[in-house]
Amino acid sequence: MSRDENRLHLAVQKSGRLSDQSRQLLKDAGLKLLQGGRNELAARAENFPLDLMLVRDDDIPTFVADGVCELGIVGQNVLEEYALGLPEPRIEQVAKLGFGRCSLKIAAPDSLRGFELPMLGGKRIATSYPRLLRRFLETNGLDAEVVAMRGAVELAPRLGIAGFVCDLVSTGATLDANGLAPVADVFDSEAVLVRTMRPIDAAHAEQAQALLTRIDGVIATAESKYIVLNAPEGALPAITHILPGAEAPTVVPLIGRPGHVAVQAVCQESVFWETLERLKAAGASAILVMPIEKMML
Ligand code: PRT
Ligand code: ZN
Repeated sequence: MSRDENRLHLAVQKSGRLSDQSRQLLKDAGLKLLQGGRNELAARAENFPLDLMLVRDDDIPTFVADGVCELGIVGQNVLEEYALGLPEPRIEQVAKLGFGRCSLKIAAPDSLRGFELPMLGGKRIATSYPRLLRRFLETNGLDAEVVAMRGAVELAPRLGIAGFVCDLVSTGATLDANGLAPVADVFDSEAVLVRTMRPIDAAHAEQAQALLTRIDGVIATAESKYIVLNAPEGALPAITHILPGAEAPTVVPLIGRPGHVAVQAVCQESVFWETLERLKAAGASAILVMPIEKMML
């Protein structure tokens, strides 16, 4: 499939930790993606003027910076490492996507006791994120040697390449399996939607905006719940105070129950059992919490 100038181009990871959730996000935004073959470099959306460019995550910032892809989905770790190497910004982050969460951490051998940051002075630290690590070291006034490695960073101490590592951690199992323990947080990351800062024509800009609006809706919907409850009027101030992230709830009278009202609200934060218990204690009854299927803000 050759590049079609009339369509938007969105760079996503072809296969890896971000691939499935990137595609799911687009599906949730109503896009029907045509299944390309295993070796395809692109996948077309059937019902939206968009082509996915399926690439390695490390290449996504370059594609977006150059404007080959107007949009991209990439981890902030990869994005920031790339951006730190540029003389001026060329990519704009437009939305956090809430998946692919991980943290770039410095780790030391388990056997090291009583770690404190100054202990890094003069030491060697192996990482695939040399720019992020250097920025951290500079910010903290530490003089350590950064050893850049492309992968298998966690093996560096055992191989005698470096005393410390600086690597991405999600569950911590990999560090653990290699006899390492995290000692300092360098950078927290999640997948983000990015946009090129190269000028794009009006038609593309309009398509991109339409897609962003849908994606914003999907993100907002993921956490949001619709709450309906009954309450005595006097309890309204306490109840609206407890409702998480609800703005301007609807309050309607209940026929046949003077002094009582029904409250309806969209809560843009998670609603936990504890919240329901507090609502009940404040006087609420018949509390319903419902998922929201679609939302356009
Ligand atoms: O082939 P391609 O270059 O596209 O993929 P890749 O192998 O470079 O990247 P991939 O698929 O591993 O990760 C893509 C993105 O997912 C990263 O850039 C991060 O933004 C995000 N992400 C989230 C992670 C992790 N969690 C993660 N745990 N990326 C890597 N890891 C690795 C980490 O490097 C370490 O080796 O997983 C291991 C640690 O995991 P835990 O769970 O044992 O702590
Ligand atoms: Zn990669």
